[in-house]
Amino acid sequence: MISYFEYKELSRRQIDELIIRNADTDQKIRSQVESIVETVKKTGDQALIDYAEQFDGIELSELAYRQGEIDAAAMRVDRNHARSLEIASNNIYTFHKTQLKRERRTQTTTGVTCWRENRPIERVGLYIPGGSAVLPSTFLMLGIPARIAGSKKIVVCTPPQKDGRLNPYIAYCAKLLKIDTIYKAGGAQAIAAMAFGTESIPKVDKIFGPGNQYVTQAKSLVQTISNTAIDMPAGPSEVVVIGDRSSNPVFVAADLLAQAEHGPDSQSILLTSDKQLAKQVQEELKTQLEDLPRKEIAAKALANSYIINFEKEEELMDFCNEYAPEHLILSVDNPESLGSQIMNAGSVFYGHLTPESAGDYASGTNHTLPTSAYAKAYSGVSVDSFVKKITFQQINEEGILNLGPVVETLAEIEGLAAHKNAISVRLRQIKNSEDSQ
Ligand code: HSO
Ligand code: ZN
Repeated sequence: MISYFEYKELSRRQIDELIIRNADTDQKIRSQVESIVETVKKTGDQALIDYAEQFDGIELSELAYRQGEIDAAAMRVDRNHARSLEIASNNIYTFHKTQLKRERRTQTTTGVTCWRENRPIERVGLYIPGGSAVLPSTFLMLGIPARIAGSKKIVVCTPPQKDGRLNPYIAYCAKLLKIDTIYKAGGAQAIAAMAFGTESIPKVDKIFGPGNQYVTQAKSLVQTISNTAIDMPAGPSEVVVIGDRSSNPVFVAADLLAQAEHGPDSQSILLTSDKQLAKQVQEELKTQLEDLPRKEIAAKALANSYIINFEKEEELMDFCNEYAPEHLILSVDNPESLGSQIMNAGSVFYGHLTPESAGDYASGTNHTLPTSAYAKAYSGVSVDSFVKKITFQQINEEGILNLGPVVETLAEIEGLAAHKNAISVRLRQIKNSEDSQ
């Protein structure tokens, strides 16, 4: 079951150990991933077919589901399920649409204008996991910002299912996203295929999406050995709930369990200023766990999770910012007063009626978020993740007369005569044409 600590009894070392997660990468996984990536790079489609047999237990004659199969699978989704996917999709669209902003042009010096323009990343690869849980919601979370950004080619890979059929919900999302091909590739081999390209699967410029340790390792490997970028380093999912006397222990336990059911390595943490809440949540966890279909997974995750009771709010917030959680739920009456003290978090949920599940599926925010304290430096996936921002500038005669001498001086300081000359020839020409008038 979940561990309990009093903050004031913890040593600095214990605190550091509680904050750190999955620091050591499994060497065995790494060398396996290296060999898979090499093999896919060398033998392309054949490697994907062989790995599908070895890892997914299926003999593939075709590496893609095409339009006809996608249409047929999508037909198997009943009206009510379809409606929920549509509402989620609309909300995600509405929220992400606000992220595309045109920036103003600025005159830094009279006659010198600078600005930035967005251009979509042209070819993007989306990895949709299909292991212990198939996640159509992830397809929407990646596909919608890609569409809003305007990416031309959206390549989608998902592990082939044992029965060879496409998951109907994935198919329905493909229809919503107007995607007509889905590749049957999973794990490290799918990542390698999108990074290098195979006979069937096009090479992409950036790969997105969560996955197990093999997928994660493969993403960080291809980022260094190919010119393909990745969205962010990904680790197991995690949540921090902040609670106090106003918290509802039933809600808090439910939120901790929603995180715990993701995987045995997930982490669910409660930081509280109320000892009583800690006790009640521990009881509730036991009760609610019993009814969960994935209770074995959730129990393992809870064994790797903890509750800490704090006497000072400042210490609680310092701990939380050091932990830098992927998800942060403020299960308190007055979330705003804590909100301003948050420095590091992937996504924040305000108040008793805002569970993480809402953001995981349908409120509109993205659920592809930085884990393992990467929230200190990374943001979650958004339209920005699918865009490059290119700077432009234009200088007119007045501008070069104003700024030219400054650049000449700086070039002199750095001893770069050719740089200085690129200015001087222009200033001279302007002077000559003025003299001849
Ligand atoms: N909590 C996961 C996202 C997810 N939850 C998908 C359910 N389905 C990572 O943010
Ligand atoms: Zn979730």
